[in-house]
Amino acid sequence: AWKKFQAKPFVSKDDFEKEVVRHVETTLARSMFNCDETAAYAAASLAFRDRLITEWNRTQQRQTFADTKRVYYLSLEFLMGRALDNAMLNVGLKNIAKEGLSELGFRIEDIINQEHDAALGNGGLGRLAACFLDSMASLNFPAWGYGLRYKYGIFKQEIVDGYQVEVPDYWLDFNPWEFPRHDIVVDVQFYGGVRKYQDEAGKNVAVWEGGEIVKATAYDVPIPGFNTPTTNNMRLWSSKAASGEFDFQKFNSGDYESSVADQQRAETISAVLYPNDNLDRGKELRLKQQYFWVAASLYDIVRRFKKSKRAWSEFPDQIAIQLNDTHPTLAIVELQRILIDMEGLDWDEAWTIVTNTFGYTNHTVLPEALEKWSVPLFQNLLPRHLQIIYDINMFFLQSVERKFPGDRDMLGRVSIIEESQPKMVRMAFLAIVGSHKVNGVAELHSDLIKTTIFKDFVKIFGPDKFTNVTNGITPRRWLHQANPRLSELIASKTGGLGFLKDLNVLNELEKFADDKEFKKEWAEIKYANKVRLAKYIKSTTGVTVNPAALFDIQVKRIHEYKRQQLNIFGVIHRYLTIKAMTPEERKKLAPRVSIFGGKAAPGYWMAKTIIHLINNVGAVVNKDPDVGDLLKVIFLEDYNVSKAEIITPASDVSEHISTAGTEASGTSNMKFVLNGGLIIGTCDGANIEITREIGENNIFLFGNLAEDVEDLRHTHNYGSHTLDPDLVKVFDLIKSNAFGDAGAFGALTGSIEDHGDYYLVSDDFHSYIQTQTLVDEAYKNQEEWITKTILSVARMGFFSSDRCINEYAEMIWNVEPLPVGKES
Ligand code: 26V
Repeated sequence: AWKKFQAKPFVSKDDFEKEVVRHVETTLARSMFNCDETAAYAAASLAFRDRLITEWNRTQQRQTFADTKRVYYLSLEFLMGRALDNAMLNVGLKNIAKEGLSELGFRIEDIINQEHDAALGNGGLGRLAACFLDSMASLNFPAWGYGLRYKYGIFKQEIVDGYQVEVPDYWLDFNPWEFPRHDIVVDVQFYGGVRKYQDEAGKNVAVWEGGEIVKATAYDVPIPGFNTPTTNNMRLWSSKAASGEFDFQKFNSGDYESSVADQQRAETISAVLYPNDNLDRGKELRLKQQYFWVAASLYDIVRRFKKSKRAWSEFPDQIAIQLNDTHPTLAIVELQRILIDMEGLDWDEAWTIVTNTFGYTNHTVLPEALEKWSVPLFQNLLPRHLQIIYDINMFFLQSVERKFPGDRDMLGRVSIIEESQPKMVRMAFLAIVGSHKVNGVAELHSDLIKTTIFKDFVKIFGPDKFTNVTNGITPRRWLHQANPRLSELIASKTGGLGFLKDLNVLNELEKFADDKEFKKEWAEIKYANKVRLAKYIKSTTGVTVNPAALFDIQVKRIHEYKRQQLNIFGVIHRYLTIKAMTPEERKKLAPRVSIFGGKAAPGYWMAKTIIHLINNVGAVVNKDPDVGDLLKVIFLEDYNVSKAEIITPASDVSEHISTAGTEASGTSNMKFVLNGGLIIGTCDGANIEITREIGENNIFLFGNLAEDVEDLRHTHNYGSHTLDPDLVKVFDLIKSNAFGDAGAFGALTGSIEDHGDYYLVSDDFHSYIQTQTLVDEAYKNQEEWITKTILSVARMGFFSSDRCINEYAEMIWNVEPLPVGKES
């Protein structure tokens, strides 16, 4: 009977407007007479949200009913960006919304811009998780994301006098995209102790008791697929004190402060995203976050499984759990604990289930990013888990001993427990031992982990346990949403929007690579995107840039290994060159705008120094009359997902110039090429595969290779280390206080001159400068340049995150899609 009352999603402009007005007048309790842009954003979002909810409920019912295998993607970061534009495009109703909003007196762009980014991530790893959610829904995979509902996402960056200043990002004042599930609450235990005894049957029993309980409340966010009714779920956990409010007992007895303190301590767990990327600091609160989120998620997953009344042995047939880096590795231990301590399975039976359930993705080889937790910290916070880890390690080392009898060195190297002072738990090793597949994120990276950090494990488990899944990006957000005009042009030549579902369709563009009319339109779109960015630059920095200049962009987290310092030293070199030119020579040079953006971890002093130098160089260069339009240096404040959507389509070249062997994959390289920009880059991460796909004529590669890095470093430290002469000139200019007090940059130049130049800035400098000159030359021939960009876009199909998800599904998860109509 109820079926006839089910909500019907709107499909027409009038119905959409009706919904907007209804939400303004009832949900928001405002009058249409004072409906401002904030209210219009809220109402439009609620209208789309209602639509998503209907499909979301149906999807969940369909998946439950079909009872097929599901994927759970565990990630401490989901860098989602904005949701409204994405929702409108994925359900295919942006035009209707545009017309409807316009009739109500609003421009859709202004409404979209009201939304605060959901910035629950640091960079590449978090954005990858967001692209994966989009692909899993678009491909109809039954898949959930599990994460933490941080009250504060990654900080907002302000630049004050050239320095980065961090401002908290409170994003939850109004968030129409989440649904609090006050009925889905999980108790999570911390601290306490373990009591062991033998029961009547002589079985060893361990009971974890005492300590404290924190409550995890679920918040659900619908994830719409593109052009499909499938709407998946992202479940984020929020922490609360077990007593709900503060402790009344304590309060009434006069202990006001500690009653509130308990509550605050619990809420602190999900309060803030750790802003480090690629640096492990081993803080207790971070371990608490990890266990809190893992325990709540597993409780939820296990509860759902138990409803099906299947045998435990079927668990891995029904459930695949992917670990996004080592951050959720405790899930392995937690599942083992649930199975042996709570469900009474014996160790081996449980361990088979556990290892068949988990897959682990590694995202970095940087040693300072590999997570380790001190044993005493573990012992205190999670005493039972530490025991289980010791048991896992014991069984593992026994198997190693059987395979390599008497190899004590090997045992020491691969032990999950590092015998240091204090002892440490090596999370990556635990993740490998507890998973059935381990993957890297680009070919070079996957090869490197097999031959360096995880070499011994390849010997122990065999090579098949290790695999590669090269990263990808969602073309929906990174082409269709960020670059609507380009998307429209492509659609007009390839027969509609099908390329957004099968990115290899882009191949069809090859035949237009020399088509005059097409090239003209292509170039016009790039120019328009550059005008848009130029306006944005003007409004945020006050600097006027010429949209006809070559836009050279490097936007990503600031890190020495990513080498923004190489870029800015190159800019200073260019400045010196321009200053030394005659007016005639200057006329021949292609004008350039060097654009930087990215956040430094708050405690990463060297990264902050690099930001400072970029800003100071800009301040000098941008007002030098000898330079004029020939060179402008811009630092864009607070780089984030929604800003990337403006920046990415506007590049002529983008820089992906990490020291070879350090950038696991990179994903912004893919975004830039997909939007018709070329790359200047090192032979690192996915740059290598991008080159293979688009052709080496269409990319500017330079620098030393990964295989030579070790020797070069050795020479720096134990042989002679002479700096590149052009780099010396750059340093001399810095030291002459040309960019403000040189003392501020002493540590930066010193790291290269005096401290071994670990990232090989000097070794690659000459090659970098030469290649930049090639870029200048190539850009002068616009006809060829445009052809290169068209061919590149045509060959980028491989880098869709859809391809990537299909590979995970087949090689690691063993799951099938469940589209509508395929339920039985
Ligand atoms: C690592 C750590 C280490 C421990 C403490 C805190 C913390 C927080 C975040 C991370 C993640 C850093 C790793 C990361 O983002 N890797 C990037 O992953 C991208 C997606 O696979 C890849 O494209 C980038 O090359 C890689 O740097």
